[in-house]
Amino acid sequence: MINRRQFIRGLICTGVTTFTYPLLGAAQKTKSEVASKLVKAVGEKPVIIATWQHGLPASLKAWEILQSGGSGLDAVEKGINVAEDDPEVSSVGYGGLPDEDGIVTLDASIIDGPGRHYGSVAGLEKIRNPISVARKVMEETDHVMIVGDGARQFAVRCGFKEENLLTEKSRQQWLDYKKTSSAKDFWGKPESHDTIGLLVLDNAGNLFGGCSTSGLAYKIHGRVGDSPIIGAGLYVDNDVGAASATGRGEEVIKTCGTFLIVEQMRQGKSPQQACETALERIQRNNPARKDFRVSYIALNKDGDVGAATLYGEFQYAVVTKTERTMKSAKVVK
Ligand code: SD4
Repeated sequence: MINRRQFIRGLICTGVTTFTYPLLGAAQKTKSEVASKLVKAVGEKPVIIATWQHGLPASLKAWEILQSGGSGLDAVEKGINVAEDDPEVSSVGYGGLPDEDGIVTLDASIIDGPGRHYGSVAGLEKIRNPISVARKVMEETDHVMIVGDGARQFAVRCGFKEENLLTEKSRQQWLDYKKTSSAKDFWGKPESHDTIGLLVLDNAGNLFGGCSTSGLAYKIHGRVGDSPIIGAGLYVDNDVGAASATGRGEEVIKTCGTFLIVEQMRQGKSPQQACETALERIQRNNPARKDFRVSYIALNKDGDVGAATLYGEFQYAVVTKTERTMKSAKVVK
């Protein structure tokens, strides 16, 4: 059943629109100004895109890293660290909403396109920067994924500091949820889960990506979403393109969402068409269900970007030489 808020969002967001992020202080642009910028952005490098409002400060940090000579991987990691460190971002890192037992568990993955290296962690507790731990998995082991307490122990061995990730604000929200939820609710019902996915095309035309989340709020302890699963929440193929996901991870996993997007781009689809195709696959799996949201971003080797969303609005950040903006993704009906 679609609720009132989702219904209103659906009415507001019926196509691709673009707006300037107010904190940047730039004047509002008209749609035609934005469209001409988009055309100019094609072929431009570097290009950084990221999910949600918190994707903009993260992308700006990534931009700064590239400008100061840092690598595409540094840009991904340090950009995502901005969202992980921000206690006001309640879906990522420190201050993320906990599982049903009140425990904050974090998932993340990272991909080095040119190196064809992959790393991820899932169900990580007490470490605020899972993307950095995922990078250590990628660079310092011959494994791809480490989970649960093993991931925490690995992080501690790598020198990461353990801390309590549950802020007072998140704890209060969890207590309120416990008061109002009933046995009839399915787990993780609130759609308050805004993963950061961040994709980089660097000056040399190489692709990198990362994804970090506290996952579905109030999930069953031990539940793992799409974000740390290579080909679900994140995929990069340096020959073709990159994609990342946010939203109901179960649906993304079932359709190998970001792998599907990259493969669609390999077949010649634009990033926009590829995102829409992947969402249509989810629709096909759920003909009678519209009570969740899934959103994708994608970037190809030419610097073209795409984004689409199913059953709810979605904004993403784009940072290039000529743009530093938030955009609203096309809603797939
Ligand atoms: C998950 N996909 O754990 C994540 C949650 C999320 O935007 O994306 N939130 O299912």
